[in-house]
Amino acid sequence: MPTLYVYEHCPFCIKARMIFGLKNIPFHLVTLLNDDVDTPTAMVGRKMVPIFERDGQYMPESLDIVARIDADGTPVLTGARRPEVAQWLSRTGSALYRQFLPRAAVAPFPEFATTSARAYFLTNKENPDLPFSAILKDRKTALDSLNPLLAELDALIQAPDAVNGTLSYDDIDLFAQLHSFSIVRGLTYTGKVETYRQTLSKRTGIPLLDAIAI
Ligand SMILES: N[C@@H](CCC(=O)N[C@@H](CS)C(=O)NCC(=O)O)C(=O)O
Repeated sequence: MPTLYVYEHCPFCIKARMIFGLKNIPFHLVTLLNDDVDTPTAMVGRKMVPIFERDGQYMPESLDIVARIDADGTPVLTGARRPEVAQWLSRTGSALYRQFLPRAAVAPFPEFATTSARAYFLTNKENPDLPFSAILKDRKTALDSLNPLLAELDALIQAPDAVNGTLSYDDIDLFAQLHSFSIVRGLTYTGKVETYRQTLSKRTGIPLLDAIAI
C-alpha cells in the first residue's frame, strides 16, 4: 500500500491527504516526529513533508502528489480554478498563520509527541519579537482579524462540495486553509462556509481541528 509521510498540523500535508480520500484510495498515513531530520532527508534529500512513497519511490511536493494520484484512473479534480479563490487564500494567509502557529505549537499533534520535537517547532517558528504566548492571550485580535475574512468567503462558495461548483485544485487549497482555521476556537462560520468545510471533511476523511481548537 502507498504511504504518505506527514505532520498533522501541516496544511501541505492536508492537501496531499485530500486526494486519497476524494478518490477512496487506501494508503498508510505515517506522522514523522517534527525533529526527525534523518528520515525525510534519506527519502527526498531534505527535511520536508508531505512525502509520498510507492514501491520504494519517494515523491515530495503536495501538489505533485495530488496530480500523480488524481491521474490514476478517473480524475476528480476536473473543474477550473477561479482567481477570486486564489486571491482570498492569499489575503488570508498571513493573518491565519499568525494565529495558527502558536496554537499548533501547544496542540496534541503526534509530530510533537516528544519534548524535543515540540521544542524544535518552537525554535524554528516563534518570532522572539512576538512570542506565541502573547498571541494566544489576545483572542480579540484573533477573532477580529479572521471573522471578516470568513464572512467574505461565503459569497465565493458555489456548491456545498466544490467552491467553484465542480471539484478543482481550488478545493484542495481552500479546504487545507479552512482546516488550519479550525484550530482557532470561537470563529464564526456562516452557512455556506460551515456546510462546505463539513462536507469536504467528510468526503476527504480528514477531521477538522474543532475538537482541539484553542
Ligand atoms: N512546497 C512544499 C512545502 C511543504 C512544506 O513547507 N512543509 C513544511 C511543513 S508545513 C515542512 O516540512 N517544513 C520543514 C520543517 O517543518 O522543518 C509542498 O507543497 O509540499
